[in-house]
Amino acid sequence: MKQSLRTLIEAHNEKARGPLQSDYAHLGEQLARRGVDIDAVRQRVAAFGLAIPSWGVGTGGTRFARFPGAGEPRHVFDKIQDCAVVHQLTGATPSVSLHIPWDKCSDWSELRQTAHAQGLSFDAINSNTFSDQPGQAHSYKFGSLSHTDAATRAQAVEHNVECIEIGRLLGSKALTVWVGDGSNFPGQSHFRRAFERYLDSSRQIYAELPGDWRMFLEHKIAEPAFYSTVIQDWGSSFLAASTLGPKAQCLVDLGHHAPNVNIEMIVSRLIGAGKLAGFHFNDSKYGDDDLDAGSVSPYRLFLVFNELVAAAHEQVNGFDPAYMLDQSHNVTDPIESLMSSAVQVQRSYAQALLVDRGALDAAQEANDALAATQLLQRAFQTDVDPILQRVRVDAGRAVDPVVAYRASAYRQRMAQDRPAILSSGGGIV
Ligand code: LRH
Ligand code: MN
Ligand code: MN
Repeated sequence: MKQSLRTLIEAHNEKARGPLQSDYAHLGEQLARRGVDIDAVRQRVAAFGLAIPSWGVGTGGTRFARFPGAGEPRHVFDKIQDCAVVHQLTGATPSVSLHIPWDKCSDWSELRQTAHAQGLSFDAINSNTFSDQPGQAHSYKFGSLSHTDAATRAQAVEHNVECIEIGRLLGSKALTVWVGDGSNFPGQSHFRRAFERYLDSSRQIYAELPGDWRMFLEHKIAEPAFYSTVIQDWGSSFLAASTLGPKAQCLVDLGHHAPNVNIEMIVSRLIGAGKLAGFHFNDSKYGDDDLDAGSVSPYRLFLVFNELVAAAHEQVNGFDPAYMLDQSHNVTDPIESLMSSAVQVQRSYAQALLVDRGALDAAQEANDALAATQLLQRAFQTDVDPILQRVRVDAGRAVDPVVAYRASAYRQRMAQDRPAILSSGGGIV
């Protein structure tokens, strides 16, 4: 950790130490009366970590406009530097999920060393066959892994194999595949054949996975294809993952479902089938909005974690989901959004750990619907901030990451150090 930031965090935490001690003790007493050991919860929260998407440290955008902020990362090394700041201040994000080719660089071993020196490792690596790159032989306009043209499919397979190679160099253990393949008009695509072609291409990628790797299949109901997508929902994802084999699992991005769908139940189904790969956490109001995790529907996030904690409690065989954020920050400083989202995910986890599992089992067995739901609400309505703050302070992280970050003036320094790049059109890219 950079000395200056460490010193700043220490001074920042010093002021909060007294009040935190009494808040933690008070919550500890309340939880003890409910039969919950606060220290046990704290230890489990301290052991929890999630990955930052490398693309999340830059300002996102919509198809209408993008409004970049000052000091944006210019390349993957800048992105790692920003991810390190998020982790230094929160202690909740020890890994980074890269996206290729967005994060391509000329020296992967230097990148790995740079990340390790900052306490960061590499989580799943993401392939990109949803946009064309300069000089690419075949266009993905009409699909990639499921394209009607064999040469285009082969190119998409090859890209995924290259991602595995890069991931190996970085220490990743999973490849996340999301394709934009689909159709915009009824009749445009032969659904069954397109799925078969997707499977055929995916089999070739699967065959290249190292023994200890997993392949995460990410489904999405729409966009960029707005009539149908090849891996539209968890059903198609599950079918594909089951066909491919045990290393293929289904990744749940919270923004990729039909409106009103019961995501926590999908999560539970995938856990039961041994097919839950992990998550892309974000929140949404209308579609794949990529809003900050828990900003709109914190109860839904809690209910997802309720399923995860239940699975861990019941020691479900092979249960080992990967936790990642996947957000687009349009109006905030991405570092601030990532920090508060990571804390929000931790909060949902901590709240889910408070659920009285024995009492919930009993209420379910007795068909006592009201008691069951109240047990969940009671956990969700508990202010677990003192636990989260203690976890951070114990690990030398900031009691309030956003306040400490603003005091550090990191963004202002980056605005000096990282001059905006002018695009050929004179705009800023
Ligand atoms: C697609 C998606 C997928 C991509 C990322 C940039 O909407 O969620 O995970 O890789 O966004
Ligand atoms: Mn995603
Ligand atoms: Mn998405």
